Amino acid sequence: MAMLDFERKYRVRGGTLIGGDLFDFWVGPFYVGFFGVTTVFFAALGTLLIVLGATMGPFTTIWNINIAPPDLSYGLMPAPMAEGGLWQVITICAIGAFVSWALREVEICNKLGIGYHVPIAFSVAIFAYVTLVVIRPVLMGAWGHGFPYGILSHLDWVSNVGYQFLHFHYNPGHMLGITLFFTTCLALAMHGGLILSAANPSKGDVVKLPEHENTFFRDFVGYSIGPLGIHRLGLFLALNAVIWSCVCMLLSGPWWTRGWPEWWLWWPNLPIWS
Ligand code: 07D
Ligand code: 07D
Repeated sequence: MAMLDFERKYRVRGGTLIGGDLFDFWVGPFYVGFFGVTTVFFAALGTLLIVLGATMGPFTTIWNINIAPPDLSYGLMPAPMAEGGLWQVITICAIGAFVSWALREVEICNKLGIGYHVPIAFSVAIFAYVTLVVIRPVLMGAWGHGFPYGILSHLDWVSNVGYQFLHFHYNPGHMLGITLFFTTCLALAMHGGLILSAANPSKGDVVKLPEHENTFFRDFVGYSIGPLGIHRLGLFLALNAVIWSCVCMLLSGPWWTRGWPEWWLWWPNLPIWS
């Protein structure tokens, strides 16, 4: 079925989580929905506040915009606007926009009658953000532990927090996260390459079928995970990469406060070596 015919067929009322038929319509190719409206509201307000924050400081270029969280002395209290309150409101807007975006995805899945895999995947990214700006700061007792909103300043935060633990590469959760990110890239490169090699032949050549794809991997490594399996594996790798990154940050500070190389002393101290 041509895409436009399909869109006409599926663009029917229903599947909304809230508000009934109120915003159940499309604007051009975009589904609106209640959560489309809340996304636009939070994203617009958040962006406006970032612009306001940028004009409050010595603005030079977009790279230098920096909206910092409150000083650690404010603990978990609300801070005055110019001293981190802006960061707190922008954080609320960001969470509002991200969660609205995920719920809009859920409504579209409902309309199409498909699974919730995409909103679940996006929720894991939201969980990572919430880990860094809500869960970890709450566990450590101050909003000041969140990262600042700025293209370069958030990189400074990553570097500073890393060196607070002497050598962040020794964090075992970070190791797992990195390994999973690398493996995700490997899997996507091999999957993308394999599909193109079979389904996009040079001019005059015939398109090959999944049998060819499976046979390539059976010949190569003795096993093919199959067309469904590779997507399950991809989702599993990508979600785990982020989940283990969250674990690595929830360990750093709320639980382990010394240098990460020191944590590994349990290894040479194992009784088996004596
Ligand atoms: C390609 C999908 C499109 C998304 C894009 C991002 C904005 C921000 C903000 C004007 C893959 C759009 C950016 C809307 C504008 C203002 C104030 C996704 C794709 C193109 N980072 N980070 C970047 C964010 C964190 C780190 C780039 C966001 C953590 C490092 C971009 C968040 C840590 C490096 C950016 C976030 C961290 C970057 C490219 C939120 C650990 C880089 C991002 C909400 C995770 C790279 C100058 C990209 C860079 C980079 C955005 C969080 C580390 C500006 C929105 C605190 C080490 N980050 N980041 O392509 O070049 O993502 O930085 O959590 O080297 Mg970051
Ligand atoms: C938080 C982003 C969420 C995004 C959302 C969506 C929009 C819309 C709109 C485009 C989590 C936003 C959407 C704004 C855009 C339009 C229209 C993703 C988030 C909700 N590290 N490290 C990681 C590596 C070092 C440090 C993770 C590598 C050093 C700290 C990953 C190296 C030190 C933190 C990772 C390396 C250090 C991390 C990030 C190499 C510094 C974190 C991925 C090769 C001296 C962060 C949960 C992630 C983390 C993190 C990789 C080096 C410190 C595993 C490969 C040694 C402090 N590092 N790192 O989690 O775990 O994304 O966050 O050297 O906080 Mg690291």
